[in-house]
Amino acid sequence: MGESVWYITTPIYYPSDSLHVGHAYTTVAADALARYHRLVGDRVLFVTGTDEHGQKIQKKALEKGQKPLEFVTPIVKFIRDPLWKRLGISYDDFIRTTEDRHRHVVQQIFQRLVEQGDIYKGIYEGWYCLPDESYWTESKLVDGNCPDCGRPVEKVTQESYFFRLSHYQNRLHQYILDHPEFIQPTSRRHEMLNFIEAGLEDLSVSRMGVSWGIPVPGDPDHVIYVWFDALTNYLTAAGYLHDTDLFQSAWPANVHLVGKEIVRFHTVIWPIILMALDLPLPDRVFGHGWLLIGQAKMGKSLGNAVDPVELFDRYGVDPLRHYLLREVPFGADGSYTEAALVLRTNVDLANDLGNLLSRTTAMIDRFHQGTVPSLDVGSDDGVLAKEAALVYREVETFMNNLAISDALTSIFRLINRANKYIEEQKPWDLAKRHDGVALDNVLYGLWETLRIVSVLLTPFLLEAPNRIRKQLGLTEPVLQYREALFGFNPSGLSVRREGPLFPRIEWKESVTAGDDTDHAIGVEDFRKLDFRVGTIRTAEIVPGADRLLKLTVFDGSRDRTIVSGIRLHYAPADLIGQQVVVVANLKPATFKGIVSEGMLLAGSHEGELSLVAPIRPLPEGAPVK
Ligand code: ME8
Repeated sequence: MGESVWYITTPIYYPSDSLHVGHAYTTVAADALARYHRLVGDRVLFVTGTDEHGQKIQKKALEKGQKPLEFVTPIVKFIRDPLWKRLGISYDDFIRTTEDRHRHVVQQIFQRLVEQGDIYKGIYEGWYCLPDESYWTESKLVDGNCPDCGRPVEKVTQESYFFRLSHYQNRLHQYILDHPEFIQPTSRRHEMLNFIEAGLEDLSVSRMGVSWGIPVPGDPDHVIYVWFDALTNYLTAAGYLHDTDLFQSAWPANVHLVGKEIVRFHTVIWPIILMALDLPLPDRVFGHGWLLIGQAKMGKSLGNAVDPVELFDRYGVDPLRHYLLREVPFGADGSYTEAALVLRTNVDLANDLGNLLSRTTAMIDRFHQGTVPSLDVGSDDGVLAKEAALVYREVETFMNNLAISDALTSIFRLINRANKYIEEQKPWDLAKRHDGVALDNVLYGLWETLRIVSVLLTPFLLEAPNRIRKQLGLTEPVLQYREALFGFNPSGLSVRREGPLFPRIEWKESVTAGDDTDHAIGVEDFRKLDFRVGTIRTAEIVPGADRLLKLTVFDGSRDRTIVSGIRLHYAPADLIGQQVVVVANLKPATFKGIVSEGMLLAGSHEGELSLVAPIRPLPEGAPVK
């Protein structure tokens, strides 16, 4: 037996139209998991592909006056390149169901199941949902429509082959009870148990009058049901019946990643096919949530599909991947908005990560002539080392549980801990005091944290890790997850500063609302204002000015000096540590010789004045909108 392979799949997508951000969502998530497993040293098989047969594709091709294969081929080509190529999808195999290797496997399986009596011929009378390619009995319809997607169904009465699901009902039910990890998240597991308890009917697994599909062996008037054909791709790609070595090491799959709407196919029909073949079941079927536009699922047929290639062109690969992987807890539904993509990029990537890098490299340049100081063992306070060790383990646990967004959140917690550490340690003061040992340790700690971050981010972001490393003076790409342990010896390395890691994106949304009056401003004007949460660190009286206080306010990336006309309303000592809302993009103005870099928001009433603050504390730099 070969070394065991960590095998992950995405659904194979219908090339009936261009794919959208929803498809990219699943595929980028699978890619991050695959990259993570390669980094921890697993041999990985990551498979995606296209589901090319079936009535839906046949109909689309006909409408275009093309043969089905002619119709799908350019779409499939586009999916591989530019789509997956630009998003950095590191698949090991791309399977098309129209390939010979797949047809052979499907036909052999079908034949075997006929021979052993699990598939038999009968008459099918019922309903078919074309967009979902799924069969329904009369009693399951909702208002005469498909119970899954609500669209109209068509009546089918014809000779058909049936797969004996009923025979396996109890075995499957017991299996799911015995293997709580099999269907995830847990809510989907309950749904499936209910579905099975309601009773499984034998499934029609062939169609007549549909020419676009894999013919039933020895009975070419029938083609094999497209879902039977499609699910089998997971075996074909694992080498079943044609590559014994691969199959022995790759099967059973570790994870089938799918959208929640097709969990039923993957946890009822698919395991029963495997049981009938005497094959072990995959470890996990994970049904993630939907990306929504407003309340509706983003979808090809709803006309609300967003093109991932366009987003790539506009924002680049890392902002797009980071947004998809971070924004929504993996498993739950979540809204897609471009504004949120921009915000995530500006706050997480440009501010938190980008500023940490630029401040760290700038300070090493300024206080240490650009060479990276070594850790003076024993004199480090260990704050960053401890946090890094914790995050290292958290990321492992989260990735093993497919909690991808949580893993990223942990990594950014480390980044923000380091940002805060700069404010606490004030390296500029240490330099003034000529406290060389302390300064070296702080600078080393920051540099080392960034190096660790570059390792931890490797499965998620494609370009940033190496760009960070280059600025840190590192030349080797990341090879192993273990490199994310604290204590690297940087002797002889020098930082190489470059422009910002992620330039801030100017966000302009064209607003075409017709009800703006002369004195109302459009949302685009409002968005020009950059309001952020800040914390007041120091407050002092400005000599010779009875209304002014001079404040320093930390805005998440730096301390700003703000001169504010609040002296009559607040005692300086009462302000220290208070959160406030800063207007961060005002032109600086000078009061009594002090340059003020912004304003604080305050409300006033009959001469009383009160600073505006978030009701619950927020991280500094959090946008206020
Ligand atoms: O179902 N949000 O293919 P398909 C999140 N060929 N994910 C989404 C999404 C959204 N709004 N829209 C699509 C098929 N997806 C079959 C699969 S597998 C043996 C056969 C993703 O092109 C999600 O992974 O309709 C969903 O399950 C898949 O695309 C459906 O792709």
